[in-house]
Amino acid sequence: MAIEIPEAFVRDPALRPVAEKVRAGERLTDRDALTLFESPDLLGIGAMADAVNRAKNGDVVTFAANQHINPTNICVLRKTCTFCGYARLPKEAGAYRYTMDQVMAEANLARNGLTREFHIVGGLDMGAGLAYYTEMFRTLKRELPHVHIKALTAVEIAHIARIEKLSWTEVLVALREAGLDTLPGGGAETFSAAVREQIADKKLGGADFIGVHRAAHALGIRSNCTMLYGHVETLADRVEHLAMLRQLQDETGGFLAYIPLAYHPDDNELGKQLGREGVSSTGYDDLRNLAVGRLYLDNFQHIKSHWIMVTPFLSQTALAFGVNDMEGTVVQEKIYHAVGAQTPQGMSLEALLRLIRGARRIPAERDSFYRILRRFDATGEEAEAA
Ligand code: V47
Ligand code: SF4
Repeated sequence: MAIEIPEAFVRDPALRPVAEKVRAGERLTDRDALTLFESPDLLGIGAMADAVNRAKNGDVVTFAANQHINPTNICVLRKTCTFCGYARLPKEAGAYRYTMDQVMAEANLARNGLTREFHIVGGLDMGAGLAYYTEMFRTLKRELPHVHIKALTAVEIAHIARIEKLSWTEVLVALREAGLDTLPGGGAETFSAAVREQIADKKLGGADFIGVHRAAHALGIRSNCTMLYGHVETLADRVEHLAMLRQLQDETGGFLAYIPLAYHPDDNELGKQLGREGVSSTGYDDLRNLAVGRLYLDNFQHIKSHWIMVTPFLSQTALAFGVNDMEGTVVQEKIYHAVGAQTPQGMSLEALLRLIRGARRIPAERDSFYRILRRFDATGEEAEAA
């Protein structure tokens, strides 16, 4: 696959050898990824990432009509994940755990709407074990069988396994029987042990996070992956993290998409410690993380931008920096809105289409496995996928 990148687009001499490899379709090394993170030539990096993305995905930009449900914010790691503003201790003000009726009341918003996917994540709640989730998924599948269930991060799977004294695989099998379809990519944070010690001490380590996803992939359960950036990690930590993701993808091919997540510093302990309240990630770094993900993760088809964290306008701009997928029409979002996200709670279909068309791309609704369901051509016409 020849990748066209005009010489003039890459102005930083340090990037030229990397650009040569990209043109030749050669795999980038960890050193190349570091060079990309270090270079000031954002437009050069973006041009490379855009060329690679167009070769892989053409002009189509996908989104899914999904709805977030966060069933519990009670979490045993409340005091040690210092970046999290969402979790509560069981007796703390604001703590909640939904009953099945409350889950259904939220899920029912999907009944007559467009929603085709529930994205379900929450805290590590001692009161929410395997039976809580199997009942939830069975009920959801019974009532709304057309909706895909993307639920529970690797960290939650490991938590359920620990409290139930089961293996990760046993938990995954039981959840799949109850209706689980895929795993979301959260909980990864940054894998480096030094970073975890500072921001997520006691959380499932990087190797085990990869281990849970490996176990899921072995069962045929596909998953996403993420990286939380813009806190205390070094550029080398980012590369180490991406290297672990790329390696598992080489092994299993089970990842659907990579989603870099921008750290939000408001209303969490880490933000106070760093004196960063009100000072979020920068647009430059947001675009760079997406573009480097596209270039280094050569075995990933999809790079997703999460507009809730980086704003809809930046997500739109990211479509020229290697991104081919946008977080969809999220109906309600609690996790980032607990830590200062100023973005809207949800986005209408019209607003999403306008953003994607404004970037001169073709919007297409996809299912949770990235199969195109309908394309929205330039004239505004919808076309069902063949
Ligand atoms: O793992 C928590 C992050 C993640 C903060 O798989 C924070 O399709 C920023 O992973 N600032 C959960 N981020 C959400 C997630 C996700 C989102 C969208 C799509 C998918 C997918 C997955 O939220 C956590 C953590 O990294 N988070 N606190 C914060 N202060
Ligand atoms: Fe709990 Fe997840 Fe928040 Fe950590 S990030 S405190 S595991 S909800």
